Amino acid sequence: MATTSSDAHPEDDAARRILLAGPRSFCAGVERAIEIVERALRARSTPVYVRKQIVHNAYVVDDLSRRGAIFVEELDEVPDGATVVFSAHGVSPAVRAEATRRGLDVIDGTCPLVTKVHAKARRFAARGDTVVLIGHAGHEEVEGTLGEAPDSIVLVETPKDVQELSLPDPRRVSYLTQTTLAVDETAEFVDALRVQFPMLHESPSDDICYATTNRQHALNAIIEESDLVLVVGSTNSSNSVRLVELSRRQGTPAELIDRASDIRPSWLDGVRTIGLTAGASAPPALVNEVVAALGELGPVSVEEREVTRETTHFELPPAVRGAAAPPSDPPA
Ligand code: 0K2
Ligand code: SF4
Repeated sequence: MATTSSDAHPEDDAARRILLAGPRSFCAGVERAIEIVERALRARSTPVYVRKQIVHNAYVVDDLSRRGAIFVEELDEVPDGATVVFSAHGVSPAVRAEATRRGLDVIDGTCPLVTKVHAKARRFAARGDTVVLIGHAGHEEVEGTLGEAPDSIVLVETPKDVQELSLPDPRRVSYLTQTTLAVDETAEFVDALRVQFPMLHESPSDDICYATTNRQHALNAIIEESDLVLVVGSTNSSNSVRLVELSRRQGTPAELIDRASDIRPSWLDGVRTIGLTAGASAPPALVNEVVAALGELGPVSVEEREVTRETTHFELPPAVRGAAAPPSDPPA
């Protein structure tokens, strides 16, 4: 795609170039999780609670709140018997057990790729391994995975944590990763684990998901040409923050923005080429909004650089499969 949004300007030669990384924005797990809430709101005549942010995006959460979803931090804020949706990041077995005990009508928005990591955690722990989980403390996905086998999983957040590990049996060690980590950094963790534990039980791959990987590869393809990278995403979105860090590690300044209104004109001083991407939880409409806002600041040309096309789609859970589909592409 090559479009010019302000081609009537005489100073077109000086047009800023926007390089759009592709893929960017919503992944299949996020689309599924949001659609679950939208369908639940249509199908239930009673309130729909959502435990934690359904995905880590302020716009998505505000939008669903306006449409009636009630976001809570913990299940004790949900009345007995009410409908509650679990977020895309997954929950620990203890949360599921609590929901069952309270007779809650649970609709599970956990991404199937996160569910897969939980299953691996149970399998590795059951065979007697200590499981090293590479991830960020306090993140919902990590909390959920740790909860699968709390006595058998240890969390490492830095390569130094790996060096300091002292495990009961160094011959029985396996590893898991959060799904939204940086591909290059995670490879270093795994190398460090192999050095520390030569008999490490290898997995065919880490657990970084296809969407996280694709967004990093797509950004990598435009970083060098960009004077500035803008990442649309919220500050608590792990995969979005990883994109900002990736760009900065490679020497290109990068900023995380929730919306176009966060752009500071001073960032654009001397900038001819802007790399634009969005985390997996950031709506495509917000990227369009950023392109339009940059066009307001002067002539721009827009080029799409798609490194791969995503076709992944996840089935909805049976509880909402029959419910009416939401209207497509609500405007930002
Ligand atoms: O990147 P995060 O795990 O913080 O989550 P989001 O920003 O909500 O992106 C969707 C991923 C959800 C599960 O992996
Ligand atoms: Fe699933 Fe990956 Fe999307 Fe997370 S980022 S919801 S793991 S597809």
